[in-house]
Amino acid sequence: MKKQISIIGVPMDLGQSRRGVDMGPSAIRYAGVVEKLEALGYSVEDCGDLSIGRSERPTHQGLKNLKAVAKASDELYRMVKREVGKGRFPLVLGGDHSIAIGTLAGISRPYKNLGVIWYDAHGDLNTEATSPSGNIHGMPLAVSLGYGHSLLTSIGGYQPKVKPENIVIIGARALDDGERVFIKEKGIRVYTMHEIDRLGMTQVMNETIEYLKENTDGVHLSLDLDGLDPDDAPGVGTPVYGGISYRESHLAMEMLSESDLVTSAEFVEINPILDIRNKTADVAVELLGSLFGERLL
Ligand code: B3U
Ligand code: MN
Ligand code: MN
Repeated sequence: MKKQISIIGVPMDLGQSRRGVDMGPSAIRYAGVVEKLEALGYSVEDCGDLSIGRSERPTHQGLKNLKAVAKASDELYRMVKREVGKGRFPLVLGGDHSIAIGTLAGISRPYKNLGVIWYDAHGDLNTEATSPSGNIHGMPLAVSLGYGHSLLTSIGGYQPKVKPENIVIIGARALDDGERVFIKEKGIRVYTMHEIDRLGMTQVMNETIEYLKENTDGVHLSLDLDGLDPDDAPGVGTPVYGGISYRESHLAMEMLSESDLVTSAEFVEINPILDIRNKTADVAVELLGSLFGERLL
């Protein structure tokens, strides 16, 4: 793992319909992310928060806040690209998951085959044609594959940002009909909760690491806190029961750390208003510790 980390906060809540997720970056900072990473020996620069404009919340062609999300994605793209250009590890703190559009635009260009681990209860593979909600946070992985509104797919001036064969989704348990069809059509590798229960997290991560090691030249971890079970991560806008446990998640992060594959990361969807005493932000910081090399012994 690179020794220099740039933290970029994105207080974005326009990709979904519940207020509060814009406070995610503050909650993660309050939980001690900078101190944790510095204690592990990293040099951390906190670049502060992107400024997210307020939207009137108009809907364009079935997409809520399309223009405001596109504008923020473009700014995030530029900021991430700038930090990557300095040779630093970009750690992006959300905000709702729509921010992955800008993050991936900012990191993907130098890679031939950027791998993506999408740790999430959801597939985030909707387009305006399949979305049940019009919420852009349910679309960023489709957008990054080049599917969706051109205002979003064109961020960064190139597409796609990622190829279907370089994606691994882990923790899925709430997929929409259109997403299921898309996954099968594109052959995207998905470990649903069924496979996690059946194989165990050790095998899921061994297979994921093996697969990405062979096929990719960098790996972005996009971790949606709702991938975890709501008992362990209650502060999220769209909780889904039967999720990945706290312990399994630590194991996953530790195995990723040992693999030394991860070249960028984002932690998203923490909603402090819905949280219990900042528990979900605390969990995020603990998981970041494991991802960046913290060990029990
Ligand atoms: N798939 C649904 C729900 C959803 C997606 N991502 C989250 N919720 N967090 C949708 O609206 O696209
Ligand atoms: Mn998500
Ligand atoms: Mn989710």
